[in-house]
Amino acid sequence: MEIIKVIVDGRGGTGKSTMLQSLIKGNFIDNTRITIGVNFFTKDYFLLEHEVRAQFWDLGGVCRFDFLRSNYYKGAHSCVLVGDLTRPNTFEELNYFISLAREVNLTSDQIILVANKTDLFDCRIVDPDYLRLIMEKYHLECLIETSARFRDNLEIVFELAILIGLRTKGKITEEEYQDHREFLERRIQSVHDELYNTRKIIRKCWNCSRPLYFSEFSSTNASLSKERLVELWENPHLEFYCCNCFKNLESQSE
Ligand SMILES: Nc1nc2c(ncn2[C@@H]2O[C@H](COP(=O)(O)OP(=O)(O)OP(=O)(O)O)[C@@H](O)[C@H]2O)c(=O)[nH]1
Ligand SMILES: [Mg+2]
Repeated sequence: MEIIKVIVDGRGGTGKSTMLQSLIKGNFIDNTRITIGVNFFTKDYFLLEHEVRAQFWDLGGVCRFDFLRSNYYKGAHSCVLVGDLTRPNTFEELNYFISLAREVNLTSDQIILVANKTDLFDCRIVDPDYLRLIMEKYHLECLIETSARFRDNLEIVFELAILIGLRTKGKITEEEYQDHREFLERRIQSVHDELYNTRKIIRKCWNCSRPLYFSEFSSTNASLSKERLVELWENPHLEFYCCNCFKNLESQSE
Protein backbone atom coordinates (compact mmCIF):
# COMPACT_ATOMS: atom_id res chain seq x y z
CA MET A 1 0.00 0.00 0.00
CA GLU A 2 1.46 3.34 -1.08
CA ILE A 3 0.96 6.27 1.26
CA ILE A 4 0.55 9.55 -0.60
CA LYS A 5 0.57 12.75 1.41
CA VAL A 6 -1.41 15.63 -0.10
CA ILE A 7 -1.47 19.13 1.38
CA VAL A 8 -4.73 21.05 0.89
CA ASP A 9 -4.14 24.71 1.63
CA GLY A 10 -5.24 28.24 0.76
CA ARG A 11 -6.78 31.17 2.62
CA GLY A 12 -9.68 30.79 5.07
CA GLY A 13 -13.16 30.15 3.76
CA THR A 14 -12.14 29.05 0.26
CA GLY A 15 -13.86 25.68 0.75
CA LYS A 16 -11.03 23.22 1.55
CA SER A 17 -12.84 21.36 4.32
CA THR A 18 -16.11 21.38 2.39
CA MET A 19 -14.36 19.86 -0.64
CA LEU A 20 -12.86 17.05 1.42
CA GLN A 21 -16.08 16.39 3.34
CA SER A 22 -17.94 16.30 0.07
CA LEU A 23 -15.34 14.00 -1.54
CA ILE A 24 -15.15 11.55 1.34
CA LYS A 25 -18.62 11.59 2.88
CA GLY A 26 -20.46 12.49 -0.31
CA ASN A 27 -22.55 15.29 1.17
CA PHE A 28 -22.40 19.07 1.15
CA ILE A 29 -22.29 20.58 4.60
CA ASP A 30 -23.21 24.23 4.48
CA ASN A 31 -21.42 26.51 6.91
CA THR A 32 -18.63 24.23 8.06
CA ARG A 33 -16.70 25.64 11.01
CA ILE A 34 -13.30 27.19 10.38
CA THR A 35 -10.55 24.63 10.70
CA ILE A 36 -8.57 25.07 13.89
CA GLY A 37 -5.01 24.15 12.97
CA VAL A 38 -5.45 21.10 10.78
CA ASN A 39 -7.93 18.36 9.79
CA PHE A 40 -6.88 14.98 8.49
CA PHE A 41 -8.76 12.74 6.04
CA THR A 42 -7.83 9.46 4.39
CA LYS A 43 -9.22 7.75 1.30
CA ASP A 44 -8.14 4.57 -0.45
CA TYR A 45 -7.61 4.44 -4.20
CA PHE A 46 -6.71 1.80 -6.71
CA LEU A 47 -4.91 3.64 -9.46
CA LEU A 48 -2.78 2.26 -12.32
CA GLU A 49 -2.39 -1.08 -10.52
CA HIS A 50 -1.33 0.58 -7.27
CA GLU A 51 -3.16 0.42 -3.98
CA VAL A 52 -2.94 3.86 -2.45
CA ARG A 53 -3.89 5.29 0.90
CA ALA A 54 -4.25 9.04 0.39
CA GLN A 55 -3.64 11.27 3.39
CA PHE A 56 -5.26 14.65 2.85
CA TRP A 57 -3.98 17.31 5.23
CA ASP A 58 -6.57 20.09 5.34
CA LEU A 59 -4.90 23.16 6.84
CA GLY A 60 -6.80 25.97 8.54
CA GLY A 61 -6.40 28.96 6.21
CA VAL A 62 -6.75 31.89 8.60
CA CYS A 63 -3.53 33.82 9.21
CA ARG A 64 -3.28 32.99 12.88
CA PHE A 65 -2.35 29.41 11.96
CA ASP A 66 0.48 30.48 9.65
CA PHE A 67 3.12 29.62 12.26
CA LEU A 68 2.02 25.94 12.10
CA ARG A 69 1.88 25.61 8.37
CA SER A 70 5.41 24.77 7.22
CA ASN A 71 5.65 21.77 9.59
CA TYR A 72 2.82 20.04 7.76
CA TYR A 73 4.30 20.56 4.31
CA LYS A 74 7.27 18.33 5.11
CA GLY A 75 7.15 15.03 3.24
CA ALA A 76 4.22 16.05 1.00
CA HIS A 77 4.02 14.43 -2.44
CA SER A 78 1.61 16.95 -3.94
CA CYS A 79 -0.24 20.08 -2.99
CA VAL A 80 -3.75 21.37 -3.76
CA LEU A 81 -4.07 25.15 -3.34
CA VAL A 82 -7.61 26.49 -3.21
CA GLY A 83 -8.86 29.98 -4.06
CA ASP A 84 -12.41 31.34 -3.97
CA LEU A 85 -13.76 32.74 -7.25
CA THR A 86 -15.80 35.32 -5.34
CA ARG A 87 -12.75 36.70 -3.44
CA PRO A 88 -9.75 37.79 -5.57
CA ASN A 89 -7.50 38.25 -2.52
CA THR A 90 -7.52 34.48 -1.99
CA PHE A 91 -5.63 34.19 -5.30
CA GLU A 92 -3.43 37.23 -4.65
CA GLU A 93 -2.09 35.57 -1.53
CA LEU A 94 -1.11 32.36 -3.32
CA ASN A 95 2.55 33.40 -3.49
CA TYR A 96 2.80 32.72 0.24
CA PHE A 97 1.56 29.12 -0.07
CA ILE A 98 3.65 28.50 -3.19
CA SER A 99 6.78 29.64 -1.36
CA LEU A 100 5.99 27.20 1.49
CA ALA A 101 5.68 24.40 -1.05
CA ARG A 102 9.00 25.39 -2.65
CA GLU A 103 10.72 25.33 0.75
CA VAL A 104 10.00 21.62 1.00
CA ASN A 105 11.15 21.09 -2.60
CA LEU A 106 7.72 20.69 -4.17
CA THR A 107 8.01 21.86 -7.78
CA SER A 108 5.39 23.74 -9.83
CA ASP A 109 4.21 20.53 -11.47
CA GLN A 110 3.35 19.08 -8.05
CA ILE A 111 0.92 21.91 -7.31
CA ILE A 112 -2.73 21.93 -8.46
CA LEU A 113 -4.51 25.26 -8.37
CA VAL A 114 -8.22 24.97 -7.61
CA ALA A 115 -10.65 27.82 -8.24
CA ASN A 116 -13.65 26.88 -6.10
CA LYS A 117 -17.33 27.95 -5.90
CA THR A 118 -18.21 27.97 -9.62
CA ASP A 119 -21.87 27.58 -8.58
CA LEU A 120 -21.81 31.15 -7.21
CA PHE A 121 -21.39 32.40 -10.77
CA ASP A 122 -23.51 35.48 -10.07
CA CYS A 123 -20.99 36.57 -7.39
CA ARG A 124 -17.92 35.48 -9.35
CA ILE A 125 -15.25 38.21 -9.53
CA VAL A 126 -12.17 36.27 -10.64
CA ASP A 127 -12.25 35.75 -14.40
CA PRO A 128 -10.41 33.12 -16.49
CA ASP A 129 -7.90 35.69 -17.82
CA TYR A 130 -6.81 36.59 -14.32
CA LEU A 131 -6.40 32.90 -13.48
CA ARG A 132 -4.29 32.44 -16.60
CA LEU A 133 -2.00 35.27 -15.44
CA ILE A 134 -1.59 33.62 -12.03
CA MET A 135 -0.72 30.31 -13.70
CA GLU A 136 1.93 32.00 -15.85
CA LYS A 137 3.33 34.02 -12.97
CA TYR A 138 4.00 30.93 -10.85
CA HIS A 139 4.70 28.57 -13.78
CA LEU A 140 1.83 26.33 -12.67
CA GLU A 141 0.54 23.67 -15.06
CA CYS A 142 -2.73 22.61 -13.61
CA LEU A 143 -5.85 24.66 -12.91
CA ILE A 144 -9.25 23.15 -12.16
CA GLU A 145 -12.46 25.05 -11.44
CA THR A 146 -14.70 23.30 -8.92
CA SER A 147 -17.88 23.53 -6.98
CA ALA A 148 -17.73 21.74 -3.65
CA ARG A 149 -21.43 22.55 -3.41
CA PHE A 150 -22.26 20.39 -6.44
CA ARG A 151 -19.16 18.15 -6.37
CA ASP A 152 -18.22 19.44 -9.83
CA ASN A 153 -14.69 18.25 -10.71
CA LEU A 154 -13.86 17.28 -7.12
CA GLU A 155 -12.95 13.65 -7.83
CA ILE A 156 -10.69 14.78 -10.66
CA VAL A 157 -8.73 17.21 -8.46
CA PHE A 158 -7.91 14.62 -5.83
CA GLU A 159 -7.24 11.78 -8.25
CA LEU A 160 -4.78 14.04 -10.04
CA ALA A 161 -3.11 14.83 -6.71
CA ILE A 162 -2.67 11.06 -6.15
CA LEU A 163 -1.36 10.59 -9.66
CA ILE A 164 1.24 13.32 -9.07
CA GLY A 165 2.13 11.58 -5.79
CA LEU A 166 2.71 8.26 -7.56
CA ARG A 167 4.97 9.97 -10.07
CA THR A 168 6.86 11.77 -7.30
CA LYS A 169 7.50 8.42 -5.62
CA GLY A 170 8.72 6.94 -8.89
CA LYS A 171 5.91 4.33 -8.95
CA ILE A 172 4.66 5.18 -12.43
CA THR A 173 6.46 6.15 -15.61
CA GLU A 174 6.24 9.58 -17.19
CA GLU A 175 4.18 8.05 -19.99
CA GLU A 176 1.67 6.50 -17.57
CA TYR A 177 1.44 9.83 -15.80
CA GLN A 178 0.78 11.80 -19.00
CA ASP A 179 -1.77 9.29 -20.31
CA HIS A 180 -3.81 9.21 -17.14
CA ARG A 181 -3.57 12.95 -16.70
CA GLU A 182 -5.00 13.47 -20.19
CA PHE A 183 -7.78 11.00 -19.36
CA LEU A 184 -8.64 13.00 -16.23
CA GLU A 185 -8.48 16.34 -18.02
CA ARG A 186 -10.95 15.13 -20.62
CA ARG A 187 -13.44 14.52 -17.80
CA ILE A 188 -13.23 18.07 -16.45
CA GLN A 189 -16.68 19.60 -16.67
CA SER A 190 -16.83 23.02 -18.16
CA VAL A 191 -18.73 25.64 -16.21
CA HIS A 192 -20.30 26.77 -19.46
CA ASP A 193 -22.56 23.79 -19.65
CA GLU A 194 -26.30 23.70 -19.98
CA LEU A 195 -26.84 23.99 -16.26
CA TYR A 196 -24.84 27.17 -16.18
CA ASN A 197 -27.34 28.78 -18.53
CA THR A 198 -30.24 27.46 -16.53
CA ARG A 199 -28.81 28.96 -13.39
CA LYS A 200 -28.59 32.35 -15.10
CA ILE A 201 -32.36 32.77 -15.02
CA ILE A 202 -33.24 35.43 -12.47
CA ARG A 203 -36.45 35.00 -10.52
CA LYS A 204 -38.27 37.58 -8.46
CA CYS A 205 -39.42 37.36 -4.88
CA TRP A 206 -43.19 36.74 -4.96
CA ASN A 207 -43.69 39.09 -2.06
CA CYS A 208 -41.31 42.06 -2.47
CA SER A 209 -40.21 41.59 -6.13
CA ARG A 210 -36.52 41.73 -5.24
CA PRO A 211 -34.44 39.81 -7.83
CA LEU A 212 -33.44 36.35 -6.65
CA TYR A 213 -30.31 34.55 -7.80
CA PHE A 214 -29.74 30.85 -8.18
CA SER A 215 -26.84 30.95 -5.70
CA GLU A 216 -29.10 32.37 -2.98
CA PHE A 217 -31.77 29.80 -3.75
CA SER A 218 -29.27 26.95 -3.78
CA SER A 219 -27.58 27.95 -0.53
CA THR A 220 -30.89 28.16 1.31
CA ASN A 221 -31.76 24.66 0.04
CA ALA A 222 -28.40 23.05 0.66
CA SER A 223 -29.77 19.52 1.03
CA LEU A 224 -31.23 19.33 -2.50
CA SER A 225 -29.27 17.85 -5.41
CA LYS A 226 -28.21 19.97 -8.38
CA GLU A 227 -30.78 18.29 -10.64
CA ARG A 228 -33.64 18.93 -8.21
CA LEU A 229 -32.64 22.56 -7.66
CA VAL A 230 -32.51 23.22 -11.39
CA GLU A 231 -35.85 21.52 -11.89
CA LEU A 232 -37.47 23.73 -9.25
CA TRP A 233 -35.70 26.85 -10.48
CA GLU A 234 -36.97 26.36 -14.02
CA ASN A 235 -40.58 25.78 -12.98
CA PRO A 236 -42.44 29.03 -13.76
CA HIS A 237 -45.43 28.07 -11.58
CA LEU A 238 -43.54 27.95 -8.29
CA GLU A 239 -43.53 30.83 -5.85
CA PHE A 240 -40.08 31.95 -4.77
CA TYR A 241 -39.38 34.10 -1.76
CA CYS A 242 -36.21 35.95 -0.79
CA CYS A 243 -34.68 35.08 2.58
CA ASN A 244 -36.23 38.08 4.38
CA CYS A 245 -39.77 37.57 3.14
CA PHE A 246 -39.54 33.85 3.76
CA LYS A 247 -38.58 34.47 7.39
CA ASN A 248 -41.34 37.05 7.83
CA LEU A 249 -43.98 34.78 6.36
CA GLU A 250 -42.83 31.92 8.55
CA SER A 251 -43.02 33.97 11.74
CA GLN A 252 -46.49 35.28 10.75
CA SER A 253 -47.82 31.76 10.33
CA GLU A 254 -46.54 30.64 13.77
N1 LIG B 1 -21.78 27.94 -2.72
C1 LIG B 1 -20.67 27.33 -2.32
N2 LIG B 1 -20.25 27.45 -1.05
C2 LIG B 1 -19.12 26.80 -0.70
C3 LIG B 1 -18.40 25.98 -1.60
N3 LIG B 1 -17.34 25.48 -0.93
C4 LIG B 1 -17.40 25.95 0.32
N4 LIG B 1 -18.47 26.75 0.48
C5 LIG B 1 -18.87 27.48 1.68
O1 LIG B 1 -17.79 28.32 2.04
C6 LIG B 1 -17.68 28.41 3.46
C7 LIG B 1 -16.27 28.06 3.91
O2 LIG B 1 -16.00 26.71 3.61
P1 LIG B 1 -14.89 25.85 4.37
O3 LIG B 1 -14.84 24.52 3.72
O4 LIG B 1 -15.09 25.89 5.83
O5 LIG B 1 -13.58 26.68 4.03
P2 LIG B 1 -12.09 26.35 4.45
O6 LIG B 1 -11.25 26.67 3.27
O7 LIG B 1 -11.97 24.98 5.00
O8 LIG B 1 -11.84 27.45 5.60
P3 LIG B 1 -10.75 27.41 6.79
O9 LIG B 1 -10.96 26.14 7.54
O10 LIG B 1 -11.01 28.64 7.61
O11 LIG B 1 -9.41 27.46 6.12
C8 LIG B 1 -18.76 27.47 4.02
O12 LIG B 1 -19.90 28.24 4.35
C9 LIG B 1 -19.07 26.55 2.86
O13 LIG B 1 -20.42 26.08 2.90
C10 LIG B 1 -18.88 25.87 -2.95
O14 LIG B 1 -18.33 25.22 -3.82
N5 LIG B 1 -20.02 26.57 -3.26
MG1 LIG C 1 -11.36 24.29 6.79
